[in-house]
Amino acid sequence: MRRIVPLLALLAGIAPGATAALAQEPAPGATPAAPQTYESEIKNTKGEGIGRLTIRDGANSLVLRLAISPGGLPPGWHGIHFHAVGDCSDTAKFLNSKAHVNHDQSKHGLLNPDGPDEGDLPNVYAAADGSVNAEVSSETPLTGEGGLKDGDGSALIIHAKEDDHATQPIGGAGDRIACAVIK
Ligand SMILES: [Cu+2]
Ligand SMILES: [Zn+2]
Repeated sequence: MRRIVPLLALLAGIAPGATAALAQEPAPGATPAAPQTYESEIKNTKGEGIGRLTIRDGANSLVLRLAISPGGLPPGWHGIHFHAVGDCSDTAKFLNSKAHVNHDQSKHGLLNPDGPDEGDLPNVYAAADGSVNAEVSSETPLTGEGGLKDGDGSALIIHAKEDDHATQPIGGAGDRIACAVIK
């Protein structure tokens, strides 16, 4: 769970020293701490670069952006997930990336009452020319406990079909057709 309750702020709110604590809040309009960033090339099943994955990880949420060039993917919806190992070297099937990131035996699926696992993400849509420009968020962190950049890294996998967000183990998303290492 990443939603860390700002306990000190809560205590300060009911404590006599509240004014002093509040004085240390950033001024309105102040810029918060910069997010951690990470960039990686997305490769297809021929090992060719088709675009870039950019991750920004803030205090409470991670935001990833996909920028895939025209011709990069078959048009239509595609499931995307964080897989457990940062290895995209077996380009034919990308099986080295293993299963979804899942540290607590959750079921797969953003719409599954027993889910989601930590690898689950919304689908993205490739335009008629095969390009994608999408941004989605996740509570899975980039670093630290349960982070994507753990010992063996992680991979962003793009599947041939859309994820129904409920069926085990991957929502019927089919083959793995693109991969980006997160390490
Ligand atoms: Cu997957
Ligand atoms: Zn999953």
